Amino acid sequence: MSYSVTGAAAQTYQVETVAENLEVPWAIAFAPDGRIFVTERIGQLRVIENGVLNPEPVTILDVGGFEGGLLGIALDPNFEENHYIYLYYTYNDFLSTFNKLSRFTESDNKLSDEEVLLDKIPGGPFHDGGRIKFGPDSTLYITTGEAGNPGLAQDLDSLGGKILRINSDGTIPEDNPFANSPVFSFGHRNPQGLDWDPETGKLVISEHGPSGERGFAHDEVNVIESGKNYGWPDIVGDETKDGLETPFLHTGDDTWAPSGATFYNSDNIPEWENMFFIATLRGNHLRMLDLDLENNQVHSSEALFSEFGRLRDASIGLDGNLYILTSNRDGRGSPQPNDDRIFRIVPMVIPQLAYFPPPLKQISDGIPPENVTCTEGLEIIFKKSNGLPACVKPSSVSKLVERGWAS
Ligand SMILES: [Ca+2]
Repeated sequence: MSYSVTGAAAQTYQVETVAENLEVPWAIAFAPDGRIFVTERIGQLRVIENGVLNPEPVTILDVGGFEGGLLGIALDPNFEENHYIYLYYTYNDFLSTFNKLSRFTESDNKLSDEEVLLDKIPGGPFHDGGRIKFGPDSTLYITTGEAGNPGLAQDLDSLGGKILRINSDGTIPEDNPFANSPVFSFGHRNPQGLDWDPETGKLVISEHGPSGERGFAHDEVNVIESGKNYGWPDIVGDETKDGLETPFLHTGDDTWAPSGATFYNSDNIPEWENMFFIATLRGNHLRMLDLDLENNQVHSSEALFSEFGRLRDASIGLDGNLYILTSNRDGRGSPQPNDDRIFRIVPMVIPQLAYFPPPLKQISDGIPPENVTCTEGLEIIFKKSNGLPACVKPSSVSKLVERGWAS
């Protein structure tokens, strides 16, 4: 056997196509029974069953807003029992545009019994937010945009420009920071990605930076704490002001246009464990960040998958694999044949040893596994079942040991 080890990442995964010919897919959700639900911004909910995209939409909603439409989706934590699906969508009401969050009941790939949990969320042609996700605490978090009206982000009586938090039945959790309000944090412009760090449990979001009204670029990653003010439109980039949070990370003069985001809460590709991935639109890539939330540091920042055009969402499936959604038919991209598409990034299967280039090279040089050494900063562990070595970050060791590895 021979291996060309040019870089760790290039050798460790392969890309599979999950679905194609979609119309601006926006968000994806995974059912315990293996079905995959995906929203299309034009108002359709689609389902992939047994690996096949069902041509019949699960539902078609009457949506409005230019860059709004059918946006976020979440399945109830008890989906197996109640079949609740939550959708966030933009709609027109006479001359106004709003967003709402509704809960539907799914049966045989159809939705019924719409129950509106949040309504009249400020909407517009742009900045409609729209990502929804259940947190580790089983409450539902919702990102909303300021709908082109920056002042709303600072108005605690408005649902625009916020991270909202509600119970799954639409009631307000007792420990929300503002009495009788779904507002969890404020001062946001147009956040569209959120997830929880598997190591610290902290909520991390991605957020579009300004496009003229307060300069340009300066997209943000923020670590969200209950009740805090993240500054829009009063501060941008490194600016500071009493009582306002400067971002954990901003992109300076670069524009990523960050949308969906996820932590790699999986060991399918060991060197990606706990990395924070952000789908970028204008950036045309998947951003991989190694965040150290405890020490307030970014250890690395890398652009992956720049060959697929605009990316709208990144999410980890129940199979532990990373899924990414293209957004080339949204009016701002250059569609490739069969766009838009959903890709699944899976570990390279053949040869299996290629997951772990540094020790592998040594094995192929005739050094026995017990004598391999890792590059600086990595620690060697062995898979108990077959004794194969892997070089991993020290922070991942204890988790991998729980999953059948030995240090
Ligand atoms: Ca901010």
